[in-house]
Amino acid sequence: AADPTAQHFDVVVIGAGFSGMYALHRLRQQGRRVVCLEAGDGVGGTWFWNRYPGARVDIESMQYSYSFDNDLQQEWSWSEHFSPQPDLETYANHVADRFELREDIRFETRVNELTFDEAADEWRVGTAQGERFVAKYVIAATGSLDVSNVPEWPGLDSFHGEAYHTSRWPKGGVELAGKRVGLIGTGSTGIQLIPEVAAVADHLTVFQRTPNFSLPSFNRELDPEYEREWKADYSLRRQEVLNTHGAVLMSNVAEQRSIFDYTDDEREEVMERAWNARNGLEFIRTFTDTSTDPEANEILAEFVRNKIRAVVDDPETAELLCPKTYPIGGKRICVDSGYYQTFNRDNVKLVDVRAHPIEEVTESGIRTDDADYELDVIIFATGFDAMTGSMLKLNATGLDGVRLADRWADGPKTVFGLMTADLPNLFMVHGPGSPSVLAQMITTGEWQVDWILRTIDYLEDHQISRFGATSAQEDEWATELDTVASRTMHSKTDSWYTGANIPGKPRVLLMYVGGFERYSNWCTRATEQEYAEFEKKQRVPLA
Ligand code: NA7
Repeated sequence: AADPTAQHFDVVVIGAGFSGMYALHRLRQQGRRVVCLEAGDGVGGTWFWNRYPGARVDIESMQYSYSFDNDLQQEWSWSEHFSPQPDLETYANHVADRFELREDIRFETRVNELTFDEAADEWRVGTAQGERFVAKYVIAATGSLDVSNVPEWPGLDSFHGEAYHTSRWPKGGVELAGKRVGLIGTGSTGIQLIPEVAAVADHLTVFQRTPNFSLPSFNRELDPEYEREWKADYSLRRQEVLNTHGAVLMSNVAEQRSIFDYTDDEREEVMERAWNARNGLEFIRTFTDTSTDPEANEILAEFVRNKIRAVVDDPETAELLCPKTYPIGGKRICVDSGYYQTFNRDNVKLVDVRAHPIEEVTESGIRTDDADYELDVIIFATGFDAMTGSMLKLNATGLDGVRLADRWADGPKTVFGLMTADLPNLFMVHGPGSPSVLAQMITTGEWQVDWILRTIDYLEDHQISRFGATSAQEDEWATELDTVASRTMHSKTDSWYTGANIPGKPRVLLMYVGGFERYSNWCTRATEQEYAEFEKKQRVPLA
């Protein structure tokens, strides 16, 4: 039945992160009635929530930014080569103000119910605050890393000190001076935060289960000459970006050759040069075969381990910090500023919770199976229910009352990570099955939003009231996902890429690893074929 209190729109956008803001902006330009619902009280999404000290993007600032408005990209100036969280949040706020987005964003509004009304071909959207919205289309720009993971250790609530997950870091910061701090997790987040905590806390205990490969970021002030170069050529470079694997332009670290084309000495020299090229993540792409051939991979991995051993004074700690159980690049490579050096400080201790698991949180700290650690503050850098978590939290119900949670019980099924069967007229940005975090997310987010908006234009032009993906398409996309995954090491390594970090989560590689260029070709082909394989229902003309 019609809900008289519901507010009606053409499109509801969920999330005011970078993709959601862009979708809102474009839809308004097109004259569509649109509202953006955002759980937080500010814009920026990932860069709004992850405000822990040391949070920083590992794609260079000149690339990790919006491309849609030339005045914006020419006038904006970044201060650092790799932007820290405060700069990215400031930028998000600037964009919101500049394009007057705030008037159509409802803050502190968390969507907790999405139901497709088959009679009207519309979505009914409910929020935790009790508001109701109705719209023909929903764009879920809900983020790939939004739902925090805090393992369910016994005694969690009994701890008398302060406890924080890194993605819900308080706005005013946390006073760590003079405190005994325990930090669990050594992924990208932990690796960024650990040096910052060690510098102020009285004592820091790092609880590590699996070490990660981390490369030095060589972060620096943005070189004005480099900025000028980029700005002189911005439009062209932004185009070129889309024709690359990771939607980033690389400098010239890549050798384009096999690691076995070199003698031991030569390859050591090449790796050393790549390491010092100050390009963070690019190091991993030095040779053509290290991400596919285990033997080639091991040579690169051992080079990085030797870098760790050279920095860390205590040999036992150094060995604990060396990843040995999975290939380099199988999981997300981390990028750091002084991470390994931190373990030479007197006030830092590394604890191996693989050997001695955490058993419980007590009133006064953390208990492992062999020791008690007295703590004033516990920091959970324990990651996210990635890729699917934020979609599932929407409690979506589609055709025939089918629940998304049931459809995805054995893993997400999507077409291009943009749509999922039985949930017509609902689009995802950076959804599972898209390249997501494996490509530069702002530019590829813009690209996906453009695809969605072009699709909506088509549907409106053709009087289509209901538009959806089919199971057959999902199967076809699953085959493509498998084809490209089988060539990489991601699917064979336990990480949040495969859901392995969340107990009980189905194990599937959650993102498309075939590269952005190949990905976008698939999506573009669907558009060119006028969405031939999608299900379309024509609006019934009024008599
Ligand atoms: P990650 O990369 O998922 O890292 C989480 C860390 O927390 C990782 O070291 C985990 O160890 C550790 N963890 C998780 N659960 C436990 C339990 N139960 N016991 C001990 N240790 C645990 O999340 P991040 O926030 O660092 O990074 C997420 C992404 O954000 C990153 O990849 C970038 O794309 C940006 P494990 O490895 O599972 O043994």
